[in-house]
Amino acid sequence: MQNSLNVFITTLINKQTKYYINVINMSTKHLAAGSVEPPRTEGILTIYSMKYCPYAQRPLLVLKAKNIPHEIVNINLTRKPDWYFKIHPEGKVPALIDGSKTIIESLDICDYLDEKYPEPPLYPADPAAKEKDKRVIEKSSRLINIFFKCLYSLDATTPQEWAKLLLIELQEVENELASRGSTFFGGEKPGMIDYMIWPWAERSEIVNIKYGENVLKDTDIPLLRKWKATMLKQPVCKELYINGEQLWNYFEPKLSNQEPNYDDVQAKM
Ligand SMILES: N[C@@H](CCC(=O)N[C@@H](CS)C(=O)NCC(=O)O)C(=O)O
Repeated sequence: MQNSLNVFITTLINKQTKYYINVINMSTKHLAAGSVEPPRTEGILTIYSMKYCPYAQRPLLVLKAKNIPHEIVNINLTRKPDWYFKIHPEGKVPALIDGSKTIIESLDICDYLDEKYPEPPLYPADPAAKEKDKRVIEKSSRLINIFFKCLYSLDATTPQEWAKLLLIELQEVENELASRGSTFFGGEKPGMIDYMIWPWAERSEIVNIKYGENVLKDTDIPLLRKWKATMLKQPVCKELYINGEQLWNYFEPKLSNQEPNYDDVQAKM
């Protein structure tokens, strides 16, 4: 019922405004244990997400960059719904359902989308250059791991010590961008590398909030700082942007093993 209502409303809006609505939010609210699995709309991709998850943000960025119609179902990851384990055996997000296919793992989902919807291409056409981009993305997982350690750690490691560890990885990424000599890793437009690392660039502010000081010096990684500012102006990034304070307010309860308030995180102004 809800399903056909959504399709009906979308069709109506499309007809009246000739404006293409390509996202249906099946549940802005994060569905938890005890919820009923929302029905899927035939012919439309369903992405299972969590508003603050950087891994889920990856396919959302690709879906938007390629203007692919999709519906979003948000999952409460502290009290996961039973039905979700049939979609993702570990109950993690993101997961994508496309008809009879279920794809898990953010990078596999993004590659699947890029192959099925080639426009605009997010990898270089040359196979060797594409492989190289994939290796850069894989390597970025080392930076992501240090970032999460810095964020979750409750030990006595100082911000200066974290800065050293972060900079070992960040400098590699900075050098990669410098070697390309372009605005984005993808050239003059964001490509797959840009979108795959962006969620952590967006979140970088929260370690400063956690430690109450800027972990990196203003003079560190100048190219990546410029890249970040330019990425932030891209409509695709802007649409999904959540500011550092709100991200921190989502994240902070996790440090004391409390359930974050998935649906109502307020940014303290
Ligand atoms: N390697 C996975 C990581 C996904 C992941 O860890 N997602 C987190 C949310 S940001 C999650 O689902 N956590 C719940 C859990 O681990 O049970 C991917 O790239 O998709």
